Amino acid sequence: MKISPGRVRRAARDLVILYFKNDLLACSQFLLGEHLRKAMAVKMKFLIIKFTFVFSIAFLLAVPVCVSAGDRYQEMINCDLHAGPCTQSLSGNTVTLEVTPRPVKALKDLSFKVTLSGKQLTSTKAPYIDLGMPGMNMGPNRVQLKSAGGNSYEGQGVIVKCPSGRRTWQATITIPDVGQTDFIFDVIY
Ligand SMILES: [Cu+2]
Repeated sequence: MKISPGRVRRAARDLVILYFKNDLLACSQFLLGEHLRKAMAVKMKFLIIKFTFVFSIAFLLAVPVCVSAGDRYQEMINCDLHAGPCTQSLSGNTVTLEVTPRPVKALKDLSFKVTLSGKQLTSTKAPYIDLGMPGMNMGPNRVQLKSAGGNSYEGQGVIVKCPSGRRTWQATITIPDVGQTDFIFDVIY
């Protein structure tokens, strides 16, 4: 369409007539709309800056928290099964746990040996071991033990690899009618 100066003049005149014909309400609505749009734009800009700031802070805080969470569980280690058997006391008895072959590795057939000594043990039921991780539910993994003569009990089990990569595992030994004790140790992946 050709835009001649005459057409532009006519359009401008029509616009002026329309402007005066229509009441000032339409005009104010338009101006108000514009004003609100500008206000919203400013608000959105502020929100974006605010969220960027919050997320940056959250990210910066989350990274050291993850690292320290790993360290926190490592600090709970109370037994070096790679080096040899560990002993803990449980209501007047001593409970010794030995895991072979050493060093203790995940996804390997492991032999668990529990030896009890000390105060006279009244329990005739064999102890058992529940394998898990401190602060994480790894599903049930129980090692049933059988008498190996004297006060020793033996059983076979496997420690899995934690998907998180954490290597701190926990063996909870239950002696029926006596109690439980936790051995927390490192596992090689
Ligand atoms: Cu885990």
